[in-house]
Amino acid sequence: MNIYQNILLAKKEGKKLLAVLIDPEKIDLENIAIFFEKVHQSIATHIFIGGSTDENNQTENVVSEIKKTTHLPIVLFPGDVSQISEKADGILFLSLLSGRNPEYLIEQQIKAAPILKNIHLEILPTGYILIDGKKETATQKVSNTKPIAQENVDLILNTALAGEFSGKKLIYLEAGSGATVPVNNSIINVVKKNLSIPLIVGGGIRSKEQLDITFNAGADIVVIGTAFEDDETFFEDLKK
Ligand code: 1GP
Repeated sequence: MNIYQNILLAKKEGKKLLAVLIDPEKIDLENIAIFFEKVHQSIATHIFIGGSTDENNQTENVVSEIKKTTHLPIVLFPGDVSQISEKADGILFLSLLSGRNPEYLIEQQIKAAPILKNIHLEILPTGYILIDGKKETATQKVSNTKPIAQENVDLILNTALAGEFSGKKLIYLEAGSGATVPVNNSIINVVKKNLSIPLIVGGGIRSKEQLDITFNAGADIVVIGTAFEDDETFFEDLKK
């Protein structure tokens, strides 16, 4: 089974998925083995790799090292076309649907197309929706777009639906890395009820309690990065 079929199966069976997000600019290559011992003892099911920027072009090295260490599926979550590595298993082929910057709606995707055509990454078309997490994030700065206010539930829902209707296979509600406020439960709830494709939620989730709240609200996949970067003992709370 490929990555997407596994996500669909988990959704059908009500099994929740947790993606550990690794930022190539922040991970210490020397620490990968120890970090992954903790990952493997936890309920994590996927590894996402990416960041808004990767100034030293570390993505390829980081993916190679992680590939040696884990059998969990490695999915690229790229900030731009430079962050593609054929050593990963799949790629979130993101369109920033909440923004109106053509560069992140279609230009980067056109640049990525000839690269992806020649390698064997599983492509996961993903509608990416930035929601205000009460902190200006790198994604906002780099993409030069504004997030949607959490109060604007109709716009968030309609953006997610437009994503599904235009063929995206996943919708990602993103409060931004290190968000002060994660995506509100009522938003997750409404989007989940109206969407038939799997829902990813991330940004600002820092505790087991918040993770459970997010799953219960309807997220099929939750993404956590900063909380693990700040304190690896967080994995202790997420043991299998
Ligand atoms: C960011 O959704 C991810 O793109 C994860 O956010 O780093 O706040 O966990 P955190």
